[in-house]
Amino acid sequence: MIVDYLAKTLSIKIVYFGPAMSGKTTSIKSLFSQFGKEEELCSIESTVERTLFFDYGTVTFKNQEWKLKIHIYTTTGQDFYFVTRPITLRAVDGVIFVIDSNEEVYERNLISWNELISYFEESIDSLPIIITFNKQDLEYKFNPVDFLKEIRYQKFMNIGTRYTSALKGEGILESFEDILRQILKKYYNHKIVTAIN
Ligand SMILES: Nc1nc2c(ncn2[C@@H]2O[C@H](COP(=O)(O)OP(=O)(O)OP(=O)(O)O)[C@@H](O)[C@H]2O)c(=O)[nH]1
Ligand SMILES: [Mg+2]
Repeated sequence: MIVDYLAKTLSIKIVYFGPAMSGKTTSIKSLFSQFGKEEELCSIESTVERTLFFDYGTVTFKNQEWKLKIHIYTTTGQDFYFVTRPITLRAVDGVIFVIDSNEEVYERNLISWNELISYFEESIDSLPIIITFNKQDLEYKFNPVDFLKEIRYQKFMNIGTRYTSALKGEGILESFEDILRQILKKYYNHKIVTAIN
């Protein structure tokens, strides 16, 4: 997060992370279309619409005094381009972890989760994260509770979950609001601590 007191602008970075083909690009596209900003999303894709590096766009909210500028990225899930993922994650304020709920690819989600946490040290415990169980429209899905137990969900301090169906745009705006809330709450709590000191 960057706070520019002169320009009265708060800048935040959010990254959609998750295994290949889980629906990260579909989620960000749905989000931008719900903001009426689909034209402003920049996607770096291969000819078969797989993400090569990232998708990127910004949304800005304003009140009378302050601007909140949110930079939103997706990572590529393709292992061939995995070197790009830690670069995209640099200075991230919050992660939306997009799960592929198809029961046949359960393990892929775990591998991707373990990769995500490998990029952080203890800071992962307080990183704002929303896990979205995407592709809820599919018939054969695994049980989210199994996944949450396996990753030891309880140890994370600023985490939440949502069901989404990015293809239909369901749960996308809500999960975005959740991650923003977690990020701002964390920042606010931090400010209180520094004010006391
Ligand atoms: N049934 C169903 N399919 C989905 C959903 N979300 C995405 N998909 C499909 O899953 C495939 C991959 O979607 P993408 O959004 O490109 O996935 P990605 O995570 O960005 O993939 P990479 O960038 O290659 O890692 C596409 O065929 C999407 O249409 C969903 O909610 N339900
Ligand atoms: Mg993609």
